[in-house]
Amino acid sequence: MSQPIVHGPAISTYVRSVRLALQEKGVAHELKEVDIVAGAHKQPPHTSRHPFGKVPAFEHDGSCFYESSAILRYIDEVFPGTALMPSTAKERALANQVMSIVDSYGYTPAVANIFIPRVLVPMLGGQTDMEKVESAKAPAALFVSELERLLGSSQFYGGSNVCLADLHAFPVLTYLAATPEGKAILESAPNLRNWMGRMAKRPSVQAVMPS
Ligand SMILES: N[C@@H](CCC(=O)N[C@@H](CS)C(=O)NCC(=O)O)C(=O)O
Repeated sequence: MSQPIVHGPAISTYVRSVRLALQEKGVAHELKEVDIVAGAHKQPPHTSRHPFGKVPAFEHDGSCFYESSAILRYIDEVFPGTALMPSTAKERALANQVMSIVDSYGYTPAVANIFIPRVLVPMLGGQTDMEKVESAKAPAALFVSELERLLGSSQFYGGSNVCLADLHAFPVLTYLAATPEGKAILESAPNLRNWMGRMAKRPSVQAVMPS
């Protein structure tokens, strides 16, 4: 089997989820940086891999596809090593639910509307749109409270083992936690904060998301 290629910037949450899954499986891969600040993701050749102009895109064994949750499930099915989805249908439903929540209700408030304007924009010399940040606080808080409820007292979203849902949620929550608004929201999510501590110690996280 050929070595997979992940196209995208190392700082992207979705690129991180894909690379975390590869690390958890022990699969060596190549990261081909796409300069999203310069807009390279909206131009060829990247749009030939991802017509919607997003990252990541994933290449393996002559195929190229996109959508992180599809890539994550492919990695789990194709590569040997520890299974990254739980064994029962109910547990898998929970994991799939969490992955969908991240995509549908988490990423936009937590990353696009809080982290990016609050941290990335000022780093690049711009000014934070505080109205955008303020209006994202309630949906981000709902996202966090729901993930807190669904985790309950479990170690991971896969029960006692890490699963794809953990790897999909962690990069988004890490960025949210790096903002004052996110820190305040996470105050009322002790299970999630403990889970973040457990996740941060994993060798995969240390390899892909060095602090
Ligand atoms: N549904 C896509 C979302 C990918 C996505 O939103 N990626 C972000 C980076 S984390 C991106 O490409 N942002 C650049 C943009 O929207 O212009 C997936 O699951 O891969």
